Amino acid sequence: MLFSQETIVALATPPGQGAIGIIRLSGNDALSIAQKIFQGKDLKSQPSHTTHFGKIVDGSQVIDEVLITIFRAPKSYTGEDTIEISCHGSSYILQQVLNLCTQQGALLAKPGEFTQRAFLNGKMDLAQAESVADVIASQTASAHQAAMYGLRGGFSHDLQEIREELIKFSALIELELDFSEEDVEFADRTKFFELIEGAKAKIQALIDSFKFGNVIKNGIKVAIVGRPNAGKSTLLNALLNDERAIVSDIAGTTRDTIEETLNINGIIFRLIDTAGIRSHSTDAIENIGIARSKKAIEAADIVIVLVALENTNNEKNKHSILEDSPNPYYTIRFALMDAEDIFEQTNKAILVVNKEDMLHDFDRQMIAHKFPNAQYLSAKNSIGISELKQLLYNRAMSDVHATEGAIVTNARHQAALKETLQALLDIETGMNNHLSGDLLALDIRRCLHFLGTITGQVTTEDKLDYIFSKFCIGK
Ligand SMILES: Nc1nc2c(ncn2[C@@H]2O[C@H](COP(=O)(O)OP(=O)(O)OP(=O)(O)O)[C@@H](O)[C@H]2O)c(=O)[nH]1
Ligand SMILES: [Mg+2]
Repeated sequence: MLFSQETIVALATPPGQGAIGIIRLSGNDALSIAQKIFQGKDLKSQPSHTTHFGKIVDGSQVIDEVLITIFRAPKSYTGEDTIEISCHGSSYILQQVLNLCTQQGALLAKPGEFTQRAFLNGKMDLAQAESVADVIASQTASAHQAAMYGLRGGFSHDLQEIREELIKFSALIELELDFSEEDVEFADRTKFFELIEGAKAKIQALIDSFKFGNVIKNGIKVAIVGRPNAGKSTLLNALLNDERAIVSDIAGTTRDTIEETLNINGIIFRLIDTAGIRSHSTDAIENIGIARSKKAIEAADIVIVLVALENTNNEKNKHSILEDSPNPYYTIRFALMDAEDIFEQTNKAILVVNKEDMLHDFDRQMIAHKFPNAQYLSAKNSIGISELKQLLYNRAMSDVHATEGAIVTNARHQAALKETLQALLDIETGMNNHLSGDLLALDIRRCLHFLGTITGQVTTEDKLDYIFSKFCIGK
């Protein structure tokens, strides 16, 4: 048996206080367990898809006045008898009702167990089940749209078409094998070539959509790095239009990384303000911050390298390096040198020059010489912020294909699609080399296998447990 027949129970709404909270029971005993703690009506004699008012009681004590909704198998989310108890949303009440259910024999549901049961009872395929998690987690309209497409089975439908054609063809090939003496060809090779071409294009489009899918599902990580006092925290605040991070003219103000999200044209950007990086520092805490900044650079999709004029505070510097400068106590030279180091480490960097209000032509020339594509702004005065937002958006979308229709947002699907594509290429090579029908049939099977792992037609128990364990409890 793939899963237990026990009746499971969980809170279906978020934990904490709310106007109502819903507890869901699913399994053969859902109705009888609910009846044991419910006073008002005989639930077992009520039809499916009806709602009933009554009291939840613990012996003689009334816990809450509730509404109970009945969904009888197979017309429920899980395909089993299901009860939803809508209580008042107090954590205490919800905990009491959960306890009563478990006392009457229900088991606390594991993460994703409701959806896992829905899948095992054939209510949805695996790709659809996985979309449930995405729909619930979606933060933007575009992420929601992609997840809904998956939930409604659009993605599965696209794959199913390819699968059916392949199955048809492999059946014909296998038929040929039965008549191998007679040297007949039931399976039209030219048509099959076309079919493989079409399937390859479709699978490739899905693979390409993953980058976009990933962008809309997980957002884009943007690290803001630069030397102390460059104005990184001021820039974060300006982008968010909020006084989120502490700003001061003391170098080393930000000691820890700060992460906030920003929605630009429907795409989520995860902005990370970091501690200033200098080539060397003797301050132990600052050094920890610097190590984190380096990590942030590695993990980011885009790195904003922020530079600005710095007060050298140093007579010696004035004469040794800045003789021509009209602003002899300020230089951007060191910041540019550090920026060049970062550009050498990563190709994800964009150079942004802050404190534009302080720049002289001399500085601009120096910057333009090294970074002709630099973006200028003044974070403190909120000048150039919308231009930077547009730049971030363009950069994020530059190497993704914004496709219509199915979008792959799931790394597991992406991996299986790549395997499918490889199998298709192998079939094609086999056909070109006039491979015998039985070997060809093997390759087709392999291809079908990978397609099947996406929708769950081919799967193992371990894999299912892993997939559903990533859900949260109550789904
Ligand atoms: N003139 C001018 N000053 C600015 C601008 N943006 C920020 N500042 C000032 O620069 C100083 C440093 O700003 P922060 O945002 O704290 O700098 P930071 O890069 O976060 O510094 P650390 O956290 O120490 O690494 C503050 O006094 C800001 O007011 C600007 O556009 N023009
Ligand atoms: Mg800061």
